[in-house]
Amino acid sequence: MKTIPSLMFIGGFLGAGKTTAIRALGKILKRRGISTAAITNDQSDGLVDTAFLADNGFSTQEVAGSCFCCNFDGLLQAITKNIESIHPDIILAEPVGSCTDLVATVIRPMLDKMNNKVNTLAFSVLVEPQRWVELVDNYDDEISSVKFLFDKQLEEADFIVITKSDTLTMDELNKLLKEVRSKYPGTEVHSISAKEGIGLEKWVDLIQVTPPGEKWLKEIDYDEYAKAEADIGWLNAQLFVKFPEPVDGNTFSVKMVDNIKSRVAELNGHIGNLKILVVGRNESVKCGTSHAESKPLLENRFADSIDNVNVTINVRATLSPGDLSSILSGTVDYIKKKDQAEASILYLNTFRPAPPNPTYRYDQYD
Ligand SMILES: Nc1nc2c(ncn2[C@@H]2O[C@H](COP(=O)(O)OP(=O)(O)OP(=O)(O)O)[C@@H](O)[C@H]2O)c(=O)[nH]1
Ligand SMILES: [Mg+2]
Repeated sequence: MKTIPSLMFIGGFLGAGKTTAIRALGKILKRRGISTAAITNDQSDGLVDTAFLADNGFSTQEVAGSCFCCNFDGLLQAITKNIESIHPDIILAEPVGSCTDLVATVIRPMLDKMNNKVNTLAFSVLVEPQRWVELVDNYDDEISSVKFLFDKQLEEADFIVITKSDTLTMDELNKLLKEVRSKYPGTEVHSISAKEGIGLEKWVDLIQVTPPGEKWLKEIDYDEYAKAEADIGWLNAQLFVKFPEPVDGNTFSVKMVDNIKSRVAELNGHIGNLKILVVGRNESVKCGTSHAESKPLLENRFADSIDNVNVTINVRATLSPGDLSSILSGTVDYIKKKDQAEASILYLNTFRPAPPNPTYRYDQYD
């Protein structure tokens, strides 16, 4: 008989690489004979991450409509469904990238209430090197809300994971590790490249021996937190695109992300994450970028041309919902013109997150 599953929360700012890491961990653990399931989370439905993980063979449950902390019961239901459906050894759960105070509102309540159902592991907070440079080394206080969320996330981490190590030289990586360790001296710091499959096994091994939930935020101003989250606008949308003749789906995906990205920049928006999932007849690709300066990256590639596709689009950027809607209309017009394609918006939801109102908050020593 199986023992209770472990529950590993993988947090970190928008675009830090959480979903990519979950997919990579799933593959590595499978090779060790360890089964995994995933839980995704968003303030709204229409999530690229859920579809992407499901397309990659994950048993995935989604908590949509509010974050884990504000819908603790939804999180419990997702855990139960995962356990009932595939009895995984490890459940990998990804909280919303703009959320913080997760240790007091999710990890510690989980340790207290669900101890007999899941073994909650130490809380990992993922950090993208480019975001560290932007928010720590070259910080410009125009994006103080983003900085507030990022700093709070790191303050409560049991375990800090530098992601995308493949984008750094060895010297750059060592310098960054040193800097992070000196800023967060009591926290385990490790680096991975989910793309190259580096550092993942060590992360899983270290996480098992790191005590969970020790560094909950002793101070957080919820008004400031609400304001910081609401500075970021969200767009979740779905399009149907039909081309007059088959086109290269990889080029289409990259151009579409580039087009949205340049429209965000024209409006002086700051990208948290921008990602699309393009689903053709038998294949799908994810394409995205988490910075204006970076080229869109493709995960998976279309082997064949595409003739009609469904595209799920998620944009998180420091722009108003109205601006995000007009960006999408502009990109739809661009697709219609450029490829003489038919393009229709099947679903659109733009909003700013509502103020966080956690189900529980454990802020005392037990
Ligand atoms: N070079 C490189 N890129 C990566 C790696 N991991 C993730 N990325 C890219 O970083 C971007 C963001 O990755 P995601 O996994 O979607 O990040 P996330 O933290 O789940 O983002 P949100 O759910 O939107 O908060 C994508 O374009 C990925 O392709 C990595 O190890 N190396
Ligand atoms: Mg994600």
